[in-house]
Amino acid sequence: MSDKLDSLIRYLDHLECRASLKELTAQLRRLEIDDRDVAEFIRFADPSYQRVLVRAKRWYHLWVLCWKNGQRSPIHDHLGSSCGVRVLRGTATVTDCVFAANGCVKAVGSRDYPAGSVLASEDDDLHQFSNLQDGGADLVTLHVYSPPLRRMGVYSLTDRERGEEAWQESRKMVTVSPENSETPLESIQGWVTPNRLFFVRNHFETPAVEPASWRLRVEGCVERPVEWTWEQLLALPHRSVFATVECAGNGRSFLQQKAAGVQWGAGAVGHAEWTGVPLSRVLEESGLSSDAVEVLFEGSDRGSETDHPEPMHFARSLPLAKALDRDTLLVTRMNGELLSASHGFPLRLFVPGWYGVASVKWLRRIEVLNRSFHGYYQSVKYTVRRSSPNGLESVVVGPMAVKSELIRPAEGAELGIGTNRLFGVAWAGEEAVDRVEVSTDGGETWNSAELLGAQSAYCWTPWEYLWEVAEPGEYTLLTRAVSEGGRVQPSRHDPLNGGYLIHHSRPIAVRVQAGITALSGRVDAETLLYDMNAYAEENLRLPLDVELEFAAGAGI
Ligand SMILES: Nc1nc2c(c(=O)[nH]1)N[C@H]1C(S)=C(S)[C@@H](COP(=O)(O)O)O[C@H]1N2
Ligand SMILES: [Mo]
Repeated sequence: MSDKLDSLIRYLDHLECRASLKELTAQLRRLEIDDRDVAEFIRFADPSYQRVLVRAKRWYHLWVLCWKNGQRSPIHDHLGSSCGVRVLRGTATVTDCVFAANGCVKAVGSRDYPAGSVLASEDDDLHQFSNLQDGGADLVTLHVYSPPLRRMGVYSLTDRERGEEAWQESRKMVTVSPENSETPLESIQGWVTPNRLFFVRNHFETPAVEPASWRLRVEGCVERPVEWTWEQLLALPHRSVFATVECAGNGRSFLQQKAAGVQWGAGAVGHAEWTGVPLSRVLEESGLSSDAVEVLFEGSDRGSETDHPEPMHFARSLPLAKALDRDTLLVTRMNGELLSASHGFPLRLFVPGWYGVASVKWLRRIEVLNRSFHGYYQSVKYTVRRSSPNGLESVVVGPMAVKSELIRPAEGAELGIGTNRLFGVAWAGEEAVDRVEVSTDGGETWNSAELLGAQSAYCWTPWEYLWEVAEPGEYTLLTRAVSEGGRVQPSRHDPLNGGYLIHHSRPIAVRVQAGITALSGRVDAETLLYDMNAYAEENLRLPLDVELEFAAGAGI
């Protein structure tokens, strides 16, 4: 890192409250940083300008923004944040906007800012940033936001209704109706996956549920069937569990032998804090019969499948032992927020350590059974084959396998000679991750990655590996995780798993070239700590009637 950038970071690291615009601009002027000081963070792409995070702390974010010719930001403001910008390469055009009396947005003038200029804006200053230079030139700018800009207001010249808060990233749609969408793993900056980015797996259209008339029926092999209202459930003691959840079909598009079903990339996985009433508490109110063996969960969503034309509700059962585990929750909140419609509002089951299919959304009915359930989603779908003394048998998908994912660099990336930082996550279902190993020679030799942050049951563990590379060439990267109990991520897909449990190490090809700056620095570790601290603080603000307890070791 250059001395000038280092000096700016040292100043920013000392912030203990929101920085004033005057302070920020004075620092940005004094330091005379130019594009060579941030060379390792410069990255251009289509169709949109790129934001590369340099450093994140409680009181600021420092970003390098890279604009190809013709790229522009939306018209935006900076809700609750001071923003200082230094132009590092090229000339930036800033168009100022105001709200006209009739509520429409109008542009009131543009100015050009050549390299070396320092600009400032805050809160409701409305403007658009553009690269409108002659001759196709690039633009690079350095932005400090204090406190960090988590979202911004985005506006349109033509659409008055579009005065909305917007985020840069969104879920990646695989199918639109019903929604099946991935977490954009490449933009993951922290431990917990923000709800708006958290993958969605829907078999049918999202049901509209009215909380006032909604009821949860608990019936079957119980002494007292009970009908719960949402308010009654909210009044029960809640607890929280941090847990990673993956769809059993995640990674299906990477299979050499094509398998039917949603063609997921790597992103049908996320990590969240799940808050709810332990299922055992609600079952206790009804009193289980002595012959109970399974508990069936039914969602409000309904529809048919090509091989099941008769309409049905989404439904799954759990063995009694897992149902009664204190970490199995009837969830009302995800990352502190009430569930969104896509994630199962008003109530969903959450089964930590198990593939997502177990965690039935939009719950309407719970039935205690004295026999095993063989519904469509655990007989025709969501089963794997296993060999047994009687030949192959069908086994219902349950606990998650051990798996690691390389997040940065991406497949096909061009890296430099020197130290390149690899960053990813690893998880092991009901177990904690013990270690992650990285191979940069296609699996010949393996080295240990450094684990960052929590190593807890249910939770993914972020990791990084500093790869020293001296020779240009094509390299194949592989990663493998090992669980605390010694389960090792395999190198090949098990054909008995069919289109599910796709957790083998997937080769990622990258090219190392002279003349490219290596991706060094510990940005992810810093951001991660920031993120964990932010969530710890958020927890303190949860309503006081929420009994906050973490699963063994899973708290932060
Ligand atoms: N009612 C209902 N619950 C459901 C599903 C569904 O389609 N309907 N999909 C399941 C599957 S396969 C997964 S992977 C998870 C996904 O949860 P998410 O959409 O909140 O990420 O929900 C599960 N629960
Ligand atoms: Mo799933």
